[in-house]
Amino acid sequence: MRVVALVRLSLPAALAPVCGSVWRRGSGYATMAKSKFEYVRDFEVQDTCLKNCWVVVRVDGRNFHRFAEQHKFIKPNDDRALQLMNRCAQNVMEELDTICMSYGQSDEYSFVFHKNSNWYKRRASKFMTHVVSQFASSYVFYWKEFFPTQPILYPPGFDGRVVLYPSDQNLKDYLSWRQTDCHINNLYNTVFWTLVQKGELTPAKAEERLRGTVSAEKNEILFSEFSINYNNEPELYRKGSVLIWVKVIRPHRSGKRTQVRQERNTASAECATSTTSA
Ligand SMILES: Nc1nc2c(ncn2[C@@H]2O[C@H](COP(=O)(O)OP(=O)(O)OP(=O)(O)O)[C@@H](O)[C@H]2O)c(=O)[nH]1
Ligand SMILES: [Mg+2]
Repeated sequence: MRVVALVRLSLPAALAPVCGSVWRRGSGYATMAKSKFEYVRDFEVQDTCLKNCWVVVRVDGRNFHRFAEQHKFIKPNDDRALQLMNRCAQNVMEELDTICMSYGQSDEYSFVFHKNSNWYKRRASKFMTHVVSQFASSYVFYWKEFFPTQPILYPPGFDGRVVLYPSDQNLKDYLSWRQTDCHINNLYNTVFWTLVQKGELTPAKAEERLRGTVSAEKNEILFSEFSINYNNEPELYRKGSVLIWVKVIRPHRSGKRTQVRQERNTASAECATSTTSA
């Protein structure tokens, strides 16, 4: 078994087992000129996002199948978990710059940065890491608001990716793709768990029953055997969530300074949750 140990060695000594002869004895880095090291910056990858493209950052919960099990998420949809995801996305939009909208379902959220955004000179790594870290810390920060009686058992993780879309149509298609994914998974999960929970099939039998069925057949099983009209299921489950900015007009006191500040506040607006087609 290997463990991580905190050591208080000088960097050359600590790196000797890793880099071998790269660090020569006696070449204490404190004595080297600072500029000598600066060449290492050239190793940094240029990851500027192409101009005029929509920048989409998608985060996704790592191994949330297990996380959901361990935290007793209601199957197939847990309102608390979905609303927690929405709250995290709202925080990301409020804290970070120029995100025009976001779309979420299950354990994933997509954030759309405006195509003219020049945030961090459009560096992909900045977009991605800021979104992922803000989202993950929000998840833990807001957990108690949504799960007051269920302690969080371990720190959840999220992965992230950046994708560029050059046209408005590409962006629309991307969002439609994620929403279609939500629909397909949710229809399957709704029928599957209805067969298990109400139809008393084992998970294996339910899976067998659904193998090869198309959407119409799944809808029919729900309707004819369980009197469930899939179209009446909450939109939150069937379509996912969209966060957009809405302008909020706030009453303000007269006086020039206050007005300027109020204008800024109004421009920053507030985030509103709505469930709608992408
Ligand atoms: N019960 C329940 N589970 C959920 C809910 N939302 C998400 N999940 C779980 O989260 C999983 C998300 O799917 P994936 O992202 O494909 O799977 P994952 O386990 O996170 O795996 P990786 O993303 O590859 O690390 C689902 O399969 C569910 O198990 C929910 O509201 N209720
Ligand atoms: Mg996941």
